[in-house]
Amino acid sequence: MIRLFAALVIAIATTAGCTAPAATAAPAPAATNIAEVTGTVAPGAVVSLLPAGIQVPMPEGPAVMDQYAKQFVPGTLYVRVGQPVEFRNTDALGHNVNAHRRGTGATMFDVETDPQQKYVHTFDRVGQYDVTCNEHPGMQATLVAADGPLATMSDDRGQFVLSGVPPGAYRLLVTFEGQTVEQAVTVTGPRTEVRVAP
Ligand SMILES: [Cu+2]
Repeated sequence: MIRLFAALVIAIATTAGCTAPAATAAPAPAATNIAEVTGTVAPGAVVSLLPAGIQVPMPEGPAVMDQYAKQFVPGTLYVRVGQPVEFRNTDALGHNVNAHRRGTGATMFDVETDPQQKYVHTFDRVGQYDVTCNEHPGMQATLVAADGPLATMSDDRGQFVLSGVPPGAYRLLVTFEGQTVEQAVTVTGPRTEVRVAP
C-alpha cells in the first residue's frame, strides 16, 4: 500500500508538469524482505522459527512481568527458554505469583511478592504457563517460553501466523503437550504456507 501510494504521488507530480527526470524521483523497487509464515498445527501449540545453522543470541537482561494496579503487565509475555524472567511487584500491596504449566498443571513456583520486591525464575522448557496471584483471583496472565524470538501460539483451530520473517532457511519447531516436532522450512515472501507433518 505504501509503495502504491508513493507511485501515485510520483505520477501526480509528473503530470503536474514537473520537469525533473522521473528516474531520480522514483524509489528503487523494494525487494520483498519480510514474509508472513502461516500454517495449521495442533490447537494451543507453541510455534517457533529458528534460522537454520545460526544460534540466535539470548536477549540481554531479563524479561519482565510486573504486578501493577492488581494486574499482570503485560498480560501475555513471550520469553526464551533459559532467559531469566523477573516477576516484579510495583504495587503498594503484597501479591503472590505462581505459574502452572498448561496441560499438565505442574507448579513451576508459588511465592509471595512484597511491594517493590521481585522473584526471578528461568523457564527451562518450551511451553505455555498460566500465571496467577492467589490473593487476587482476577489477576492472571499467560507466559510463553519458546526456543527463539520468532514465536507464537496456534489458535483454537490450530492456525498460526508469524509476521515480519526475513526470507531464508529455517527450522520450524512445534511444541504440543510437551512434545516437539521439527521440520525444515524455506521462507519466501510475501506469504509462506507451511504444511506441518502430523
Ligand atoms: Cu495479587
